[in-house]
Amino acid sequence: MAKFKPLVAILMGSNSDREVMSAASDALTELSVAHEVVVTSAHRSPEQTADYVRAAPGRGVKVFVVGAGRAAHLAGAVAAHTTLPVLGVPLESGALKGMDALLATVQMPAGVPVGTLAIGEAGARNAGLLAAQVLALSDTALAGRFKRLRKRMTAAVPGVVEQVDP
Ligand code: RP5
Repeated sequence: MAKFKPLVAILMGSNSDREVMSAASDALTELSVAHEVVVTSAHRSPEQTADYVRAAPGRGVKVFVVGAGRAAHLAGAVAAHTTLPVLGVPLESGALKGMDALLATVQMPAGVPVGTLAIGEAGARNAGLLAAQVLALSDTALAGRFKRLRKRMTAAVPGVVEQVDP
């Protein structure tokens, strides 16, 4: 069997992030983009995180999607070890409802960008979609699939749903 080559790496800080981050994976699956999902932590497994990120381009990875909650340093830590684009998803976890993760993810110092999406599931789906859009810049077939997905979304918006003439 040919070696698996993920184009997108979806990283998250904890197993407890997997359910929400599955929205990123689902978006990429809908667009037929090969990806892999990795649980690794900026704080609990910093060496494993750095090793994974450094090896990823050699395995075919072109974009990172990174979700974390609380003191969400994972996206920034990934960005510190790569020049590939990093999309960060702040996750709701604990007392501050994701505001902590949003600020930690979005407030990167100049020079090491993390493109930060919305808190939670919408952010995770959009990160998956945005990763696909980046790849679609050099993949016309994927660009076509993306346009068709967008058309299906638009077609599902019902327009007038009620008219009342009492
Ligand atoms: C972060 O802390 C993780 O990304 C997760 O969102 C949060 C809580 O992790 P657990 O205590 O559930 O492992 O590092």
